[in-house]
Amino acid sequence: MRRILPVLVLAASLAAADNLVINGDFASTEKATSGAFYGWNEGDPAHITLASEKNQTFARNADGVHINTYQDIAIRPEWKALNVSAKIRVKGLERTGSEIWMVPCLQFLARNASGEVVGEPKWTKFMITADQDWTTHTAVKTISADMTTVRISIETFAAKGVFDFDDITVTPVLK
Ligand SMILES: [Ca+2]
Repeated sequence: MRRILPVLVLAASLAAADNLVINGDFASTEKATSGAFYGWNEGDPAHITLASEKNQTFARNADGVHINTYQDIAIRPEWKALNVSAKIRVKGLERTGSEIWMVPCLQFLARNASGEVVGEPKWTKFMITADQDWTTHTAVKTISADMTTVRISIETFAAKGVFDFDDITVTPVLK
């Protein structure tokens, strides 16, 4: 038994490191290098900020201004898919756009080496169309040979309300 313990500890630490999203729980105390949050690109801090309740810290957009904050993940050849998960809470949703996708969402789409959106379906997202308490959304993004990156982004498009995002994870499924 003595020799098994260190192996179990190692396995647990590897599992925790599986999330390819940096600061997906918005708990980092590191300074943001671009936009509102450490690890995330762009995302105007005037319109998306850290919020907290009890011991939970999360990202909030609440002023009706479309925000986009994202991370790009380089796809490795040994991956066949990515498991995507996010917790999203929406309160007071009022849609102000005419397109069906103009709602708060977590978007995860793949691009090829030329930067074109590829995959089937191409545009994938967790679209929130009605108020909800914290809800965990999960999906599998299948990787095809032409994909080089997956961009995961928080988007609110044309909508008003209080939109909260937390625990965003992307974990690879090996071939
Ligand atoms: Ca959090």
